Amino acid sequence: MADKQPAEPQAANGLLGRRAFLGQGLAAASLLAAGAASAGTADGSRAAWMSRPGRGMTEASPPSVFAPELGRVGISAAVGTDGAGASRTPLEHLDGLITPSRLHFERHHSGIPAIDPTRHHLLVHGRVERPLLFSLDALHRYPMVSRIQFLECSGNSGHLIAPQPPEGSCGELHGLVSNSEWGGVPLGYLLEEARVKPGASWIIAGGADAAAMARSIPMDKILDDAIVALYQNGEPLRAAQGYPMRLFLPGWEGNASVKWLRSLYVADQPAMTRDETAKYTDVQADGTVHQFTMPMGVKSVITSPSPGKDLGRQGVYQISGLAWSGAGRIRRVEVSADGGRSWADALLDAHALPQSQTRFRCGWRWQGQPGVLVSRATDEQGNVQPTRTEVMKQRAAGAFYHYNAWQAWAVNASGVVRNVYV
Ligand SMILES: Nc1nc2c(c(=O)[nH]1)N[C@H]1C(S)=C(S)[C@@H](COP(=O)(O)O)O[C@H]1N2
Ligand SMILES: [Mo]
Repeated sequence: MADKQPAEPQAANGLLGRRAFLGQGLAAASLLAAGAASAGTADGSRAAWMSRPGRGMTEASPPSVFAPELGRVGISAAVGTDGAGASRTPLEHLDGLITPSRLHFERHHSGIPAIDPTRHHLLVHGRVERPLLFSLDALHRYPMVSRIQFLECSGNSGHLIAPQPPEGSCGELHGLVSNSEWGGVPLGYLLEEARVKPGASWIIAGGADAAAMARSIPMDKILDDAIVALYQNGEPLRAAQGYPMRLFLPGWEGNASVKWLRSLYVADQPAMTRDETAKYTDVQADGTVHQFTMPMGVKSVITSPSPGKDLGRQGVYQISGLAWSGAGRIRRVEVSADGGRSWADALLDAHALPQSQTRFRCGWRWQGQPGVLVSRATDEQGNVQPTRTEVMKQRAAGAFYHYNAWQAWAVNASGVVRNVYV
């Protein structure tokens, strides 16, 4: 491929290739007025914040008074409850690759339990020689690992199966995914200590919430990279994310990462719990049902511009977005400004991490022309993010889990952005 790179720009409708974007003067700054450089303000007056000392220190860090705290979006709960539902990460307001813990999406089947860690234990039992109870203190004595990885609900983006493109911000439509540094104990250590008996091939993980959510996980995954997570972005787990401990299964559907983890039952078959029979199964177009469809597909979304983040003045814009795949690292992200007819390679921030979101960027010269912005991710296994048509033709009507199709944002001549299907 390298010897056949087309001359840039390689895509139509104003999209800039990597080199063109980096070498571009964006002309977004204002001209310097005389005297402004020393005063620090545009008009040369002395700013109030340079005339007296700033405020004192505090234990927790508040945001700037000029940049109010961001909040989660799309909070929705089942009728008659305030805790059975979901909240979403405001993707359009964030950059980089770490989701602040405060803004990690939530999905709870029966609210957030307040668990006293001195009274909570993790039970490892079933087909083991030595059933064991682990306190939080005990878990802290085991070797830990920490990795930056995404967590995505398999219901994320499910509204996009609707025949007409739903309205909503990027976070409202796609915010059931977040990316954190997860720290904890590899499950293999705990199982080794419990001495798993021959023939054990599944583990049934159970949570300590009122929903008693439970999922069956194949032993291969448990021994490969599963952890009992105790830390999230360097601090103990937030209550909503499973304090004091949760299962974390990199790259797999969020539902299987059981929060408030209380038991691991070692078995020779899956338990066929409610969450792997009545729910979290995928009905195909031919009527067959796929079960235990755990890895999340390759996916990307442009977070800016996006609905509510409209364009203003004409000029060169930075298109920014996130890409991720349950199968490993993101290898490539392409961006189109003409609905997927022509593509330019986006720049990836730093080195893509496995099962982590990756930030991509691309330049777009917008001179008032309408456009349809789309991104398409490819992972290191060669999986390419599918079109909506491809995704929809495989599934039965109403099947909404594991939707990972291209997301297209139309930009009209006034710079207003809205969700469209291509
Ligand atoms: N015990 C328990 N674990 C759970 C859930 C739950 O309701 N109870 N929700 C699951 C679902 S559907 C998802 S998508 C993830 C969400 O994790 P988060 O709330 O930390 O984002 O947790 C999973 N683990
Ligand atoms: Mo979920």
